[in-house]
Amino acid sequence: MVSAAEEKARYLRDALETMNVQRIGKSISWHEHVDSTNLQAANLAKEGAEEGMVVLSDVQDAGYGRLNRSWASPAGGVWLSIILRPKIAIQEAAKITLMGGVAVAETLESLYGLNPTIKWPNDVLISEKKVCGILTEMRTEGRDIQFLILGLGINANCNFEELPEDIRSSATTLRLEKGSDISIMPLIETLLYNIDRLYNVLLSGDTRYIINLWKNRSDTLGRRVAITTPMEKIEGLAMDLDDSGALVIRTDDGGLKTIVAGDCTHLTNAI
Ligand code: BT5
Repeated sequence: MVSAAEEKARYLRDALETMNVQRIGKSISWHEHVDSTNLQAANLAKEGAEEGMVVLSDVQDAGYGRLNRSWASPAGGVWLSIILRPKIAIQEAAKITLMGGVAVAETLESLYGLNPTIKWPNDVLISEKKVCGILTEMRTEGRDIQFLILGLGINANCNFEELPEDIRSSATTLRLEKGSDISIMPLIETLLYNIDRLYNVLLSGDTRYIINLWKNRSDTLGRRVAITTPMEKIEGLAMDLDDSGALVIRTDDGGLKTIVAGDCTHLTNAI
């Protein structure tokens, strides 16, 4: 007997084929429960799974974010991971996360008329509240990226009360923003279509296009921010995103600092 998850995987694969999606979703693995779609995708990638394979789950029991922080993944959300094998330098990989943020924001805008913004580097916000988190993980071999897992979590129809209490003041769901449930399948189809489109642009070398789309949706540029990295805490004005996707900060002594990765807190409203 075909399970509901297998049925959904088949439906999605057919839909993406009809939409002429080139790289993403040629093979799809959909689960009812997993620990984490990123972990599952990484295991499949280690076994040689092809670029573009998508792993989804209705629920994640151990979803995680950066620095192994827990990612709440109750029923009703979109929890998915994509295996990518881009032939780009390791230091270029941050652009994949930025591309994911742009793809999510464009999808939420076109389908629901929402106005999502992106907080550097990886949060998609609606009215300043996090509706989506993105986690890019990679395995390298020497100077090459062997594979990269682009994980996206969107609070679609999650029951707000099922999110942990300590994140409710900073999180939102699409259901909450729209006032009713949204259709999950068109959301996933459009998202994967947009990722495919932007990933092709990125591979063609036109990363400036992606960076500019990101900048136009940025919630971070123009604000005073605090960035915490494992080494330091830096405060200053978020000035720009450079061509590699790193954040450029003007610190209080007037100097410019380029930050590749870190946690960002907005200290003021945008100017
Ligand atoms: C992220 O990490 O935002 C990346 C989250 C990626 C989740 C996807 S789901 C599919 C795939 N499989 C996985 O296991 N992961 C990926 P970070 O920037 O570190 O933010 C984590 C923080 O977001 C937590 O410490 C909480 O404060 C908050 N948080 C946790 N769950 C949330 C949720 N559902 N909605 C909004 N905020 C949440």
